[in-house]
Amino acid sequence: MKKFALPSLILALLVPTAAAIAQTKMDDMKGMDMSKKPTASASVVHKATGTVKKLDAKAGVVTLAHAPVKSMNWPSMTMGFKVKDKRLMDKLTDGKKVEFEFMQEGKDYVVTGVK
Ligand SMILES: [Cu+2]
Repeated sequence: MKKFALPSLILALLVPTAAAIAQTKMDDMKGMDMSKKPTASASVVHKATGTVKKLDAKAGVVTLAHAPVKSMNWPSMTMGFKVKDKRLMDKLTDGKKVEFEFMQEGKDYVVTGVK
């Protein structure tokens, strides 16, 4: 009896665990989708200062070493931002210190203004 009881006990333990992990991942993904949708958070404009480290005009991506951004809870770091407006691209030259504004669009951070 005990020989049968042990494997079934392991199965009973493993199966719900795997299901729970799958469930957690799905919930996480749902949570991420949800965070994209509310217009309140999506329309928030964040302001920061930074130095242009790299510019990829073709891809529309700028790498900025930015100062801490309180509204995003970010420490200072170097990261890539998308730049949709080509006129903004012109304001971003290598090594230039800029004041910029950005918005979160899903997983992307998009520069919306450059001073
Ligand atoms: Cu950052």
